[in-house]
Amino acid sequence: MRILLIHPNRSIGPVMNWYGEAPLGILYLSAVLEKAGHLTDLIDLTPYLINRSSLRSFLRGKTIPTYARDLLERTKAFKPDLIGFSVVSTHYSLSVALSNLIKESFDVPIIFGGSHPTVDPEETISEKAIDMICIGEGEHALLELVTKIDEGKDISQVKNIWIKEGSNVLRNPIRPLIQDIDSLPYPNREILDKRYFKSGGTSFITGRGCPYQCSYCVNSHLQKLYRGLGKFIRYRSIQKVIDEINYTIERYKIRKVTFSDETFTTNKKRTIEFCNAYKKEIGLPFICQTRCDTVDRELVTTLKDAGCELVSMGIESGNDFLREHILNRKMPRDKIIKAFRLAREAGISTNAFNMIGVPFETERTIDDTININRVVTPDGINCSLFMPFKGTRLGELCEKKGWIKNPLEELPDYYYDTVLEPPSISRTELIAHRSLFDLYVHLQEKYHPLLNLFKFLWVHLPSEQLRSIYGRLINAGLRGPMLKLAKKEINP
Ligand code: B12
Ligand code: SF4
Repeated sequence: MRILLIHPNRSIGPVMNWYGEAPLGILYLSAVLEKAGHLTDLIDLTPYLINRSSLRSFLRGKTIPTYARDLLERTKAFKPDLIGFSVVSTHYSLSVALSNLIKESFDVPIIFGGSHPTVDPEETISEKAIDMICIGEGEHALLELVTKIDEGKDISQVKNIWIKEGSNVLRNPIRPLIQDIDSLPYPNREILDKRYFKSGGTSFITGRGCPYQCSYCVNSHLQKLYRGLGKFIRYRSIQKVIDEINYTIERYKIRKVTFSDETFTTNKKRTIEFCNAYKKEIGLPFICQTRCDTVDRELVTTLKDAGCELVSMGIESGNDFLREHILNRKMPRDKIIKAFRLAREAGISTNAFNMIGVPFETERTIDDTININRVVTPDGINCSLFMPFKGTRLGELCEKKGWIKNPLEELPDYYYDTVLEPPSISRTELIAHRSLFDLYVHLQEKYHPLLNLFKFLWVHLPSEQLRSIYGRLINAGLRGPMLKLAKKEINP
């Protein structure tokens, strides 16, 4: 069979260039299908860098943008028997709009898989253009579905798959998690846009699942979904990962590696064994992400020794109450500070993930987050606006309280805007805070009154349009010189 996979991405163009981080879920699906003799192709919208206004006009039916026209052209040329969209919540509306467009011209079944259908299956399957959805892990489910379609067999009982049958929906149960993830073939990077390799690197996963239960993350939903269906945390054998990296070096000439595991160092013993093997057999520089509370001196020294250049760690909120009780990240402040210090002392650059706009956030709690970043002084600062995803405890709270006010489909992504209007702080204040966040962290306190003035003006401008122009001016004109000034102050 011919299966066309679609990555309707609209938010991470620059990330693609920096890290070469690939949509591995799709590549695993492709590998499994091709191994069984099917043909796959990928349409990846990442290179189009879809902007907000083009998206808005497409969603309102006013225009058919280039990426949608190209998608129709490529669908026509590939002649798929099945189309699969891989969908995260922020790209759901775009995916639905594209599916509607496809259905106007082609009589081909469409299946949605990925995080969004997994956390919100009922809404997804209710869309007219969507014939099937896949909940959770997709390799075995999609292969079984495709094989059965191919052989003309009954597809009504494929586990993980929900199927429309007239006005009825067949809701099949979930199959156990794949326990031996070594049994999966390497992700099929052949279908990736060649631009993914421009950065000189690509991404790998050494295990699946995360043991923590942060209240804003899809993981806690997955843990519940899979209760009783096998071990949730699964690791690949070290040798298998090393073999895959070696194969990828040979095939794509990569010179650096990104590990996309959610928490790369959860299991210290295994991480150390892995790093030792990696150093001996690969030796390329790599980056990874993890939790501060898994880090100690021995671990960071081993990471550095193996070639780790950058580790990203979540601070998320600098306010102890928000972090520990609202975000459910039971991690004392001193552990966070220590983890960043240890990484720096080991010679590894650090990147901090922060999130503002969580329920009960106020100006004061944002100050706490700025302040902890000023203490930690990470090399890179990443600040996003909290997004209340379905299936998460915080998402449910926001929905129940009626705080979700703005349409999700019009968000560029969760860096620049939020769907929330919590009573404790306004959306405009959050957007202004996010934009000025790194300046507050990097600039000396004597400049903070100036930043306060920028923020005050931002919040008090009379219209959304003026605020948006002002925001762009600050980002384009001011950020560069201010950051230069900050560097000069630190390094005169
Ligand atoms: C690595 C990663 C990234 C990487 C790579 C992204 C990618 N597309 O793979 C980067 C950094 C680029 C990234 C970016 C973003 N990410 Co991200 N990311 C992850 C992370 C940590 C791991 C993903 C992964 O590779 N898992 C392993 C593979 C094997 O699993 P998988 O991708 O889920 O795919 C399996 C199934 O979902 C299913 N499946 C997937 N697609 C399809 C399609 C079909 C047809 C079928 C049948 C099945 C199927 O089968 C696959 C194989 O088993 C997850 C956390 C998590 N727990 O998933 C977050 C996560 C997916 N990301 C998330 C978000 C929000 C984003 C961004 C929107 C962030 C932003 N503001 O830019 C972007 C969107 C990018 C995009 N369009 O995918 C959220 C999604 C939440 C939600 N409710 O939708 C997650 C769940 C984290 C969270 N906050 O909870 N991300
Ligand atoms: S540690 Fe990261 S991946 Fe794990 S539950 Fe928390 S936010 Fe999700």
